[in-house]
Amino acid sequence: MDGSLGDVSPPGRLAEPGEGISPEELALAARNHGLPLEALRYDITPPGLHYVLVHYDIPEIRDGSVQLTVHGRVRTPLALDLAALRSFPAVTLRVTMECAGNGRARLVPRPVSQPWLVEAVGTAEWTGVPLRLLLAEAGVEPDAVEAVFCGADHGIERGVEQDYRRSLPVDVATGDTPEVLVAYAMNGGPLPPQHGHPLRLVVPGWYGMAHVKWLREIRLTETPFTGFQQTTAYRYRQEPDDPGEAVTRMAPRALMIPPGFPDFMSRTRFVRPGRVLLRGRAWSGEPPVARVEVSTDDGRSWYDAELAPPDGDGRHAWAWQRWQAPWKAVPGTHVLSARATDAGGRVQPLTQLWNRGGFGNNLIQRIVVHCGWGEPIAEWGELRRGASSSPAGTPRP
Ligand SMILES: Nc1nc2c(c(=O)[nH]1)N[C@H]1C(S)=C(S)[C@@H](COP(=O)(O)O)O[C@H]1N2
Ligand SMILES: [Mo]
Repeated sequence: MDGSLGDVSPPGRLAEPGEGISPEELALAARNHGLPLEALRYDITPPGLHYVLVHYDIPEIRDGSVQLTVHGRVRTPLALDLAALRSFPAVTLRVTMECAGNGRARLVPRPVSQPWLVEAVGTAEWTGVPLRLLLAEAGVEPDAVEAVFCGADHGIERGVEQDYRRSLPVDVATGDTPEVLVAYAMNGGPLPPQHGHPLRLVVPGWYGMAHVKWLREIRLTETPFTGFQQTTAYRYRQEPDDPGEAVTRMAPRALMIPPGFPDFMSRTRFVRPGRVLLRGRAWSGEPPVARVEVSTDDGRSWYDAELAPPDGDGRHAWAWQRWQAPWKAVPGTHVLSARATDAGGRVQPLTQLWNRGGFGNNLIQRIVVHCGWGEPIAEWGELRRGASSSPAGTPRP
């Protein structure tokens, strides 16, 4: 290779005005899929429908060889296999997780990266050991300031070769609000390969990047971690050389299940005139969500949706909440939106909050629907009309 690593692994950039999604972004989008929005109907996202984000490759891990090490600024370094981890008390938490880059593809200018629209979210029940119990067993030294989590995946990003690593402040790692888990089960079964098999970190309320998958090592450090995923990526910055603010908890967001039915190619929606129940979910990294409003006129006016409290008598405080709102669809073209406000009064913006990485963007969703589009041309109608004059045995759908 003549050029430097920087030629094949260049710095982050913004798309030129009018520049379309590139084949490289398409390749990322085909690997890292979102939640089909109709799956917002399920409390717990069914297998395979939870969004996936993998920076490099899903690593190959032989089950027998799994060992999680806890070391650095601890009194007693630990090396734990799955049986040892299972001997600690197990906790199950229902957690809504969202990628910090959700919404990025609609930003102007568009940061060139995984081009999420709004669908980088899912909810799962994670079972594992509370991290604070593992750290208590190891005995964190008083001079430790952070816990650094290392995944078994390896790659290059903007010229830097690395294992995927992220850190948490020691008070978050040893705290119980949220309860951070070293999870070995997802929805009652072993973690699937794409979600971190056999072990991952789960940090309820935080954007996805904190939930380190294929977790193999936890190191307590006496200085803050300055690795790529901590200080280069995942910062809110306007200029490339800003130090920026760390991306941490999820901003509030409501999503609507697109009503009616879609056109295959454009995904434009059609609804029949009459009563339509608009439904969806809302979440925040500082739960609960206190209010969801709906607009059916492109954000000009808003009305309150009926919002369910967190499920399970508060047991599912870190999971999305259901909402619904009635709508009377009349012929015409409509733009539907929902917006969430959390208990702290944070509300989704009507205009984009821009930063270079396209992080934490919780601009309201817009769904264009057509109602009363004239003569129905449904093929089933055609078949039915033809059926009366055709011989018996005409296939019916
Ligand atoms: N080891 C490792 N952990 C990782 C990642 C990764 O690429 N490698 N991606 C992170 C990001 S950016 C997100 S959004 C979540 C996605 O988790 P999921 O694929 O289980 O939905 O995992 C996080 N943990
Ligand atoms: Mo992410």
